[in-house]
Amino acid sequence: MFSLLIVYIVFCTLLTVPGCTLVGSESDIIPISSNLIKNSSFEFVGKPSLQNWIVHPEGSPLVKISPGTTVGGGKYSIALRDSGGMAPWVSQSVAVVPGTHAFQISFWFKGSYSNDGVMFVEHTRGDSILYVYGRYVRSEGWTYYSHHDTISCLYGDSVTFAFSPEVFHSDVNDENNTDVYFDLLKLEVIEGD
Ligand SMILES: [Ca+2]
Repeated sequence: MFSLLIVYIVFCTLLTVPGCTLVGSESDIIPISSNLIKNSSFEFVGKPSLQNWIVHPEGSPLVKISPGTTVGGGKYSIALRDSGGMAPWVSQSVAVVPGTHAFQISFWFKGSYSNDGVMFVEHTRGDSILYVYGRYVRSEGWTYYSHHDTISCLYGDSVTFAFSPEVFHSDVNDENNTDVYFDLLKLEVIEGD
């Protein structure tokens, strides 16, 4: 079972990995390809769905599909909550086409006072992690976040999109402990060969 602390440590370590080319920008670009993330809206024909996503730890009661989302996000979003210094996290890994590509990473997030979120995207080749982008997100209303970067991929590489609530609350029943929500997670190629 993974604790978010481990995720943070890995994340912070990866941010210092040399050789990762970060040429990112927060501005938004029109993508030229479809979203690589499957079930990015957490629903299928109007029904809640976790298909294609992996919950860590598996079956965590702190992760659920919840009614309500941003405009254009369908009917549902995914809701997560931390507890006792731990937090569940959710991920999806996708295969990428070989070549050098500019990617746009985007998602919608809603938190609340004292309930923030964390997300990261990492590019892996075998057991090696070659690139990571991550950030904390704080918003009391549905907010759109986007970022773009260039990643050079070989056949067999994969990219993982993962997210979590920030660890803050010692008790799941803490009155200040509320769900944080994510929806419409996208990983799109915006240019490349
Ligand atoms: Ca949705």
